[in-house]
Amino acid sequence: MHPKRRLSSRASGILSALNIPSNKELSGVYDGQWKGSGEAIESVCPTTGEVLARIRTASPADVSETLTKTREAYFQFRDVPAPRRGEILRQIREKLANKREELGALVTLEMGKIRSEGVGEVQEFIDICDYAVGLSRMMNGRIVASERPGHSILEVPNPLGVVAVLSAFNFPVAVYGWNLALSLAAGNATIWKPSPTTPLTSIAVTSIIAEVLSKNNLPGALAGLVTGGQPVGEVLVGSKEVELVSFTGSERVGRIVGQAVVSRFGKSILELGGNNASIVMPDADLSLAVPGVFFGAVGTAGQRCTSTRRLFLHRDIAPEFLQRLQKLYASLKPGDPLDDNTLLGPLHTPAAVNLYESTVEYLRSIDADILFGGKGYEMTPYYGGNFVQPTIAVPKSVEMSDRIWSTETFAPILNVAIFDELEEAIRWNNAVPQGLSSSLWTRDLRNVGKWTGPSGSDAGIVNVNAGTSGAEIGASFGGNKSTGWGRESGGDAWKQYVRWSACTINFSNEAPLAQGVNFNIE
Ligand code: UN1
Repeated sequence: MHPKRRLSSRASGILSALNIPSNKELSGVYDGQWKGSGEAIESVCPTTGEVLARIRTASPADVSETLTKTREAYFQFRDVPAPRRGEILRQIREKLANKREELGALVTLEMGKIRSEGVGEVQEFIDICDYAVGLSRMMNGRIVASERPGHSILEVPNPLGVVAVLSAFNFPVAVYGWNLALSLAAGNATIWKPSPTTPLTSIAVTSIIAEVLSKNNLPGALAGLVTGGQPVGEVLVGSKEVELVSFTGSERVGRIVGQAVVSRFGKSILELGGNNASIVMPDADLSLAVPGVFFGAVGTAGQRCTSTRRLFLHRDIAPEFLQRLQKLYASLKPGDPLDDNTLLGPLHTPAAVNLYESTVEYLRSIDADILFGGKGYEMTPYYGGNFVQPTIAVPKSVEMSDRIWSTETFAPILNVAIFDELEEAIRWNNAVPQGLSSSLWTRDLRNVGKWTGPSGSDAGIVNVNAGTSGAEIGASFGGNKSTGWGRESGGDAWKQYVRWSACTINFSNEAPLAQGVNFNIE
């Protein structure tokens, strides 16, 4: 047992509002029952360094057991009519909405993002539940005209099976929400492996869903939870009992996950690195563009997949833009992300601080101009917090294959380059391996056409006068190229969570073959 410790009142209030006990080890596995026999991990607050809780994670045997329960739950749930499944989602939505502030605060406590973003992320889960409730009456197939008389061809969506969701630390609620909502509407069972550094949030979310399932006499394993690290992920990714793996994380791990899933002919949705650019034209409204880029680069302390990492400024407006942007950066004060006035919280882990520091060091080694930041803060609100200064740098080279431009650093570092023609900036936008999000700031319709057309941005998200981050749930979310081509959330994303069948039905008294083929014995 670990020694008794007293939790700060800052943390204990948030945990108790969600009925999370702070005086004992928590079970990090749920399959209808709370359990866990794997390693113990600690949830550490990024703001203060305090240990928030100790959690017993899943052993490989726990994962297998949970998978068995999850499959049984799927067998039961697939026969529940879709609108009835929507009703379950409506109830989950209600429960989440009732706990919106409390859950948002927990995200802030455990992940470190500021409170309005923590709450916003819970809102994103609520929104996708609304969407999936509607979807539960609209997951339509099609009737295709047959070339044969007295025949109909139907394209039919049916439930798929078990969906494993492997989510990242930076959106510990919303990304699971996108997947769970579509997966349940489609009639599947879900098993969730959250990031090992945000176990408390996953336990709180799972408890809320479990209550709804139990009230409706449905098995808890419909929304199973297996906390833990790589060994847990490996079992899920390798298991034939998992039809679809939805993975959010780095390109490095995504490559391993994608290959493992395809080698057993499973389905995957990959949401990997972003290396997103904003382009600012001389005709842009700078009163929108400057704060837009500021939020894109500094919001969530630069820890969104969609964060703005590259900024391409037209030569005519570059000096003014940078001056105004630096003014905003200078006004930032690091603070407790729970405090409503704070815009800049800590990075999630000390490892992220190291990554930030080594990238800044590299920028110095290549003689980049560091216009702002480049170090930690001398005065931070808490001694144990992972605070760093958001950084603006102008590398000498604009060769996009150079490491500084072509790799995603998950920290608030914005690299700037100056261009003369939009075509050049679009070429830079597209010249990196990743293709998640992109944004153009302009008032000229001709630029908009170029940007969104065949020779425009090759990213999955192509915005105009809106930053790279902060997408709504209604459109499908995801990126191209090394971002993995996955799509989640709205749009047609639901179509990946079902198995499609083409059903030819002959209701005539003849049995003609298609394409006029003759196969008669005469
Ligand atoms: C992520 O960073 O993994 O568009 C998801 C956004 C959010 C989701 C980001 N709605 O920034």
